[in-house]
Amino acid sequence: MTKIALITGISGQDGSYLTELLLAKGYAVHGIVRRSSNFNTQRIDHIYHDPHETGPALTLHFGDMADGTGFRRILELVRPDEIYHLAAQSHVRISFDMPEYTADVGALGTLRLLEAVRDHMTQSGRSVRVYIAGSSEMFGAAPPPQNESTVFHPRSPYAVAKVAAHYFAINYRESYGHFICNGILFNHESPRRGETFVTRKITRAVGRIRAGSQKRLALGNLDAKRDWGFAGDYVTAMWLMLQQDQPDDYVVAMGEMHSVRDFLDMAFSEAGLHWQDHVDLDPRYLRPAEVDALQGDSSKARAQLGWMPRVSFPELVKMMVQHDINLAEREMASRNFAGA
Ligand code: NAP
Ligand code: F7E
Repeated sequence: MTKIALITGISGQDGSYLTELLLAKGYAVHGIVRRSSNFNTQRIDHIYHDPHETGPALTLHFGDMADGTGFRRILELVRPDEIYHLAAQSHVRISFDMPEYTADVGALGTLRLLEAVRDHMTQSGRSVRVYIAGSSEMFGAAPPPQNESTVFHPRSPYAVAKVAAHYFAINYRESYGHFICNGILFNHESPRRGETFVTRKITRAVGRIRAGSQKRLALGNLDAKRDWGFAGDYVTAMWLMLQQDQPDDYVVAMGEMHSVRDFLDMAFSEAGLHWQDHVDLDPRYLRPAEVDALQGDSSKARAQLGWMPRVSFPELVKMMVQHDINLAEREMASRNFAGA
């Protein structure tokens, strides 16, 4: 029997890698996308085929986690075996500008989903497994290394919303016996990372500075330390969690800590540049409360799930820089052509 997966946040970085993984495993994949006045499916366009021309291995539905009724309708239609709940306003600094919306989508959106799944299971007698996208931001000010036993100390509206979603999930697991897993994932990046997150902001700038289309790069706190891994590796952990006999919560991380300054050093050096020649500090990018240091201890995921990252930190930086050098060169070539 073909397994059916439903992914919220399918158009995001993780959604795109997870879709590739599940399709390769033979799943029928359904994803929820938001209505937007511009196309917002660039990350999955290479996988999506017009269902009029080919079989629908990947099916998209319009929806929004602020709209519980719409989600219920999609759930009844799709009848998934597994749900991967990735949708969120995921930018930490922007969550200080939009706290109410961030909490509505991140915390209440998760509750809407859990309630819909609860009713669906009761009414249909079906069993649905659910993955909830938690974050190392929930640890916030708790000193590193952080693992599943570390007490949360969230430092942003985004992180508080994720903590609420985490406990909603545990409460539904304990109250109704649902198969729900919380993944506590540390920062994971890729050439598909949104361009306002610090790693991609840096590698995009490296590419453009090298191509001559950008001169300066404005950044905030260079001392913050993160545990950065490759997104393609982290979606495998999501899938593994839902294949276990029992639901549980897992930290997924590389176990290394690097500062933003370290990332700058490596990324600019990869392109033969010196970041000191190009970077300006701009207080606009500082946060009202910062998370200083995150380093995950993922021994549990490695021992129980057999999860292992394949891409090292230096390989990740190189992959992103090389991608963005090529992208900036293509942008310059098309700009020159347009002006020819
Ligand atoms: P992302 O690239 O920002 O993608 C977020 C996805 O959520 C996008 O598809 C976005 O749609 C969708 N979305 C946003 N608001 C929505 C709403 N109101 N209703 C429905 N969909 C909505 O994030 P990501 O890096 O893939 O991360 C996936 C999940 O893991 C998120 O929940 C994030 O908070 C969490 N997480 C990420 C990391 C990391 O380092 N990447 C680490 C820990 C946890 P649009 O494309 O239309 O914006
Ligand atoms: O910031 C510092 C900033 O925005 C990393 C999300 O995926 O991972 C992500 O959250 C660090 C912070 O990621 C700039 O102050 C300096 O200390 O790339 P970021 P994040 O806040 O760690 C977690 C795990 C998630 O769950 C989130 O969804 O870099 N920093 N200068 C900067 N950050 C940004 N964005 N822009 C700067 O100019």
